Amino acid sequence: MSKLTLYEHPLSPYAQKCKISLYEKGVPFDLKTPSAIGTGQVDAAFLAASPRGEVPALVDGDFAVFDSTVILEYIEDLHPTPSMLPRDPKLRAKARMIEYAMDTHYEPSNWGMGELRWFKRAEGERARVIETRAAAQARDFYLWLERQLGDGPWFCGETFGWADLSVIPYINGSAGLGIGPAVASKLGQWQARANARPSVAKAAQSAADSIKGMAMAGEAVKQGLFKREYRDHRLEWMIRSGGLDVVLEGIKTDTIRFSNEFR
Ligand SMILES: N[C@@H](CCC(=O)N[C@@H](CS)C(=O)NCC(=O)O)C(=O)O
Repeated sequence: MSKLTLYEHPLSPYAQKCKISLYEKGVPFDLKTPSAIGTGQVDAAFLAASPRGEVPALVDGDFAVFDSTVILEYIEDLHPTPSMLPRDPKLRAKARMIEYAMDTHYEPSNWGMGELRWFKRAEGERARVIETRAAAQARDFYLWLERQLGDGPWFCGETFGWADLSVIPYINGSAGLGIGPAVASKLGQWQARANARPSVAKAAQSAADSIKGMAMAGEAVKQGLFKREYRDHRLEWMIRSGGLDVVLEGIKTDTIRFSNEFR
């Protein structure tokens, strides 16, 4: 069996999900950050593994797979123990549903906050409107998450697993942006429990270390060095959360792009 390589960026919550699963299972793997990830100018070797030009992608010898959900499934198939998925069909479906909701519905508000904070897409009152919307969405979403958590220590019962590793990177991201759950809330307590796990702590530490490099991101956009991907749910989120101007301005200044065509 060849050693796995995970293409990542430490700040990518999608990549963090995969790292946490690999750490939990004790699987050795190499990490690689594709050169120029996020700029729209990624290298050909990475594109061959990930035609959308997105991290994570997992390389296993001459086989490559992209998309964090598909990668998690592949890791689970390769290394079934300890399993990240519960046994009960309903709980398995619940874990996957929570993952889906985090990846598609929740993630864009963190991403959008990053577009404002780091990439300086809007400032002053225009930024405040979008940020207020993101904070309110997060507050409402936490009510849904707390219902999913119920009274258990973890989302699917007594064991940390798939749903937990799919939620924690996003909640830590939100906390860093100032819209995380209250520390004393049920979700805040779950967050502390999750962060106490070495697998989560390791992924979170790399994210925290790499955030320092974001200080110059706004300048890089202005200089045309960064052409940001406004894809799928992220694009829809920006429009529905008050940022239609941000999208139009990004098109006009040629500082945003949409999903890659496959080649
Ligand atoms: N559906 C994908 C989403 C991955 C994704 O959007 N990754 C972002 C980083 S968080 C990325 O690599 N974007 C490429 C870019 O910004 O150029 C997954 O679950 O892996």
